[in-house]
Amino acid sequence: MRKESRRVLVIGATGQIGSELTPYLRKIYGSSNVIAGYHKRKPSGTLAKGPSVYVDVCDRRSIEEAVKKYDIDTVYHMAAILSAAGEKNPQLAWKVNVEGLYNVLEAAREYDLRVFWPSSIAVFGPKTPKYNVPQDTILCPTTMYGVTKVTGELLCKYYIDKYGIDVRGVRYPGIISSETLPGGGTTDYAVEMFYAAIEHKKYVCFVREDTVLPMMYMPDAIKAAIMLMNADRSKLTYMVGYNVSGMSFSAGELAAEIKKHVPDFEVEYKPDFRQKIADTWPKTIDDSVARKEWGWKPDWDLKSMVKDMLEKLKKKILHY
Ligand code: NAD
Ligand code: AKB
Repeated sequence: MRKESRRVLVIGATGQIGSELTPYLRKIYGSSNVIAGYHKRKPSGTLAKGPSVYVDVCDRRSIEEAVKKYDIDTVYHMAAILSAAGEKNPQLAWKVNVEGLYNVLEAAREYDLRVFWPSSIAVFGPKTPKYNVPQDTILCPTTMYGVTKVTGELLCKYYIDKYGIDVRGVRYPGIISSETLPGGGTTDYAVEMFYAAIEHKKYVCFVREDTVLPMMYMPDAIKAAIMLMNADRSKLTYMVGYNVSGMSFSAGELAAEIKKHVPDFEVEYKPDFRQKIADTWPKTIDDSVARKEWGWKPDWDLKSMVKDMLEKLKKKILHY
């Protein structure tokens, strides 16, 4: 029988989500039981307080060495090249996102690991319905990132069916957070806008004012991962690629909500290549399957998220 999960490796631990997920997991399992797997950027600050190890997902040996060295039983695989960065280097996006996932799944097969692997709303494309996208729908993305996420969902399902591996995951919307800046996505403007409001009172936004996308605040993103990993497997019919919804708003609505706290904040809209990507993604998500199968429910909305983000960033940037 599998021992209770207690030795965790977070791959991509210094990224936007990993940098907050890792400390959270350390609170649950104990600092020495959660290993921060880093690639180019080494852990710093609170992340550096626990154990860390170099992992390149494109090199299967480095995954296996970390798993063996720290007697790992659960992997949170957060390493990826996101949508905008992926359009600049599609070959790298395929290598890291697909070959990297394949290596993690092979290690999971070999060492009986449980895996959390996030997909994204980027699996959807121009032919997907724009509103209340159901769990089962058309997955025809036009970005390499989206292609790798659809491939990843299928690959995970194959390993679940063929080898019985316990891989679980959600389709995250754009994640908003205050600890680490996002790493090359299309939804990055929603985070950048906060920093700009505090630092310069002016932001040049790379999508149009009326661009509506699904978003989620980091505490809900972490909650979704933990809830799904703790869910009763017998109740999970999908295992990976669960739609999860947080909130949806336009860039203009976000700016207006920030302006309530920072009255002299101004935004100029200058769409670039990321507008085309945003236009292919849906505006709202139907997450009723996640709610039914593992009790998913977000805690944060636009108003509460904006207030909390500004408080956290003021402390971080202005030190009060
Ligand atoms: P991020 O870009 O901030 O971090 C990714 C991490 O992967 C970085 O620390 C990077 O160093 C690491 N990495 C890159 N290449 C690597 C390699 N070859 N080996 C090991 N590590 C490597 O990404 P994130 O925002 O933290 O996203 C984490 C996961 O969640 C990804 O799978 C992403 O697709 C997914 N996701 C994120 C969002 C979001 O808005 N942040 C939304 C949907 C899905
Ligand atoms: C991106 O914009 O690429 C990510 C995502 C939605 O997957 N934030």
